[in-house]
Amino acid sequence: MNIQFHSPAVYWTEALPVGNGKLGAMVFGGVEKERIALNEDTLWSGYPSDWNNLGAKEVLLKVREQIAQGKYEEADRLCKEMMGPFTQSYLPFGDLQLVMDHGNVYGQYRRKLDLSAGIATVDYSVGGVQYSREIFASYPDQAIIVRLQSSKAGQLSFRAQLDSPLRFTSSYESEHYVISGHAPEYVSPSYHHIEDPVRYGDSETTQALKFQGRLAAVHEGGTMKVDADGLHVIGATSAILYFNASTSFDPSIGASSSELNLKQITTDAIHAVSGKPYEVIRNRHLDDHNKLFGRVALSLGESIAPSDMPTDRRIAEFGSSDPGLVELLFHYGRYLLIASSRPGTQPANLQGIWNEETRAPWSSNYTLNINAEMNYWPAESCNMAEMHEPLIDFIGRLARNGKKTAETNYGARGWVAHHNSDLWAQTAPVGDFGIGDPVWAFWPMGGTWLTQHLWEHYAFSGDEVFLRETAYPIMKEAALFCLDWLIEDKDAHFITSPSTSPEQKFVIGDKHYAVSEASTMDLSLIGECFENCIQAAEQLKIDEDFAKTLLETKQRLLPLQIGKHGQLQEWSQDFEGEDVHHRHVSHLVGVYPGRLITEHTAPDLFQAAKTSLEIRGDGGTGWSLGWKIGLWARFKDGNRAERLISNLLTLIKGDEPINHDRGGVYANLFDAHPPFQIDGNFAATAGIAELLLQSHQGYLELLPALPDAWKDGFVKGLRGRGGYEVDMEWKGGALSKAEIAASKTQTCKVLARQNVRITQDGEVITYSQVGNGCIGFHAESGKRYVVSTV
Ligand code: FUC
Repeated sequence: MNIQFHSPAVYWTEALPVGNGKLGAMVFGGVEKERIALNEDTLWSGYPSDWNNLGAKEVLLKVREQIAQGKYEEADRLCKEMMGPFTQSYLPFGDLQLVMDHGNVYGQYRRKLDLSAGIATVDYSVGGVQYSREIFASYPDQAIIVRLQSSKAGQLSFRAQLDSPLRFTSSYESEHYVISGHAPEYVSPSYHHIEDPVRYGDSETTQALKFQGRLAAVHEGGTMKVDADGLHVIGATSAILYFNASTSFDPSIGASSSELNLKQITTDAIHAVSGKPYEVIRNRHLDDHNKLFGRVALSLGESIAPSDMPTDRRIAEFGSSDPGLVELLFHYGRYLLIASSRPGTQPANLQGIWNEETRAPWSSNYTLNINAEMNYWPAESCNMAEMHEPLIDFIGRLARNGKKTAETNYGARGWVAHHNSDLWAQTAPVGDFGIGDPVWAFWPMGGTWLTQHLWEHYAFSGDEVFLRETAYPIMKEAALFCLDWLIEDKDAHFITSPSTSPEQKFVIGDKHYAVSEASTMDLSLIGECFENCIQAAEQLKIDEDFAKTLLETKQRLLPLQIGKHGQLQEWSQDFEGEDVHHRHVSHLVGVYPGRLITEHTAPDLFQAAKTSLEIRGDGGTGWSLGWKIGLWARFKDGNRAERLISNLLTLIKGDEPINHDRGGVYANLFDAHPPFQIDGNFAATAGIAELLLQSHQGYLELLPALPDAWKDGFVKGLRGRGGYEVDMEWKGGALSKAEIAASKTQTCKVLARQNVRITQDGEVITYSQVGNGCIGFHAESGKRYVVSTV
């Protein structure tokens, strides 16, 4: 299970990512000059500020008036007056550079990332000596570790140094090489062209974050010295480098803290790790990684690519026709979430934790109208619920800040978040007070959508304590905002206004407009937020009256409509969109990842949604292709989903400029919008899981949309809502056996395409009489049930 190459990386998107949620590294594998690009997940520009807009309240009324009169141009213009500042940017930490003494004439080169070990390796020979490097990011020991070895004693000589594109100074303290610096106070998004996009404060008085990175080494044989140029290891046989970094971000206050002693923090971390034998550190890392990564297995058939083939060639030559490559894509999403989102860290941002640019595309921030949510689609179904925790914590921070925004900007109860957010949990609309286009900048549904993650975390685990103490209070406050945000139309339906279908304008005549009333996405997200709150209140036996209000309001939401093309309307009026192939499929959010529109609850809308997806076509950015995999899975069309997987497995070159409709993957299998965005990796993993198991309708649906190409195979360790873990095997495209492990005592319902029999410990419990029917049985917590076809 490797991403592998026969040469060093030229582009950053050819490098190999490792990470422990907090520290990230990209391994280029250069022979004479190695570059390991580093990240620390709290290193962002800026500091908390007042982003709310006191004037918005008044403007809101005017916007609504204009929209009601069909004066969309004026409404778009007025919306700009409700905006706040852009968010801040996620920053690169810098590079660990190694300069080897052996020159650059080499042979037998191999570079690979073993996903199942979470270890990157670089091997080559110079003048008859074999050199090897092993790089990993340890979660238990909180460090990036690089081990270098030579096959002949005394042949390893190199210099190791840290560098950063940010303002820093370097120093050496006894055996350590250290860089210390501070982040800019402001970094403007890359799409905003201004003269001074990166602004620093004074190094002493700045409110921006301070950072420190520390490098140490131990060596076997030879000598070592440290000076202003770095760590010098001379004539050794092997050496181990330890890197740790930290910033002054204090999560308990959500700001930079002068109380944090970075020197102490990084020194303690380095001492703790470098004091242990290498094998101990390595084994602790392997155990920790395996515990998470080893939970899920997948086989889709024999791999057809030669086992030594470089990954970029494998993508270009075989694409999705190589079942092994599809498996790799699936596992990579799991690997990347484990590497970028661990309990206690920041949630995975637009690039996970890997970023080399001070002005990264879209600030490498959190885009809440799809991308941030998408990052977490595989978290529950692919058995990584703990990896969801950083997002859940972040939603809590947004809820606190967003309460002020809801009150200040709109005089509303509850909490709101808009289009973007950042380390500071910014909750206001972005757009820099009128520079942005409301079609993306003005979108008050960020919080509403995010609460789906709280509900899903509960739905998969059944953890009622989490529901009561963490999830429900935040969900309820999000619902309160929605109650206040909704207004009545002339037919006494509840609608939203202003409203967009994110990033897609509607067309009247030759004019394109952003805001109108009650987009399908708004109504779907609100409907689902209410439904989840109602179910939560019922489960917790609380808030009966509130749940009743939600139900009544939900029933009076403007009904979703079917348009003239038989499509699910994107807006409350049957407007044409500016781009029939637009990458966003926001109006289908109720089909996937939501569960508002299913073949049972709303068959006509379900069919119309399918028509909409058909019209949108099979192209799009990387993340858009990823979303469509999941959607076709919900439409039970495995072959169509497979086509989307195939489209996603299009090799994109490292220097391909940004575009908005033709995505794929880079040489290192990172998702390409292009540019690199990690969301498409996560959507692909979630989508593949959704083809094999669905559980959003109150039952476990086994192999709901198996593509014909995946004839024989198995999957282990997928999770279904209700606290189930499911293994399945199939032959000739049909289920042969499944095993369901229950973690709750309750009725378990199973839907398979064939007649099945359920046994527990060899004893028959029940069996289905007619194919395609859902069968239920009493499942007991801690027991495993075997589903076999009859
Ligand atoms: C939204 C999308 C873009 C991109 C950006 C980060 O604005 O429309 O395609 O993914 O987020």
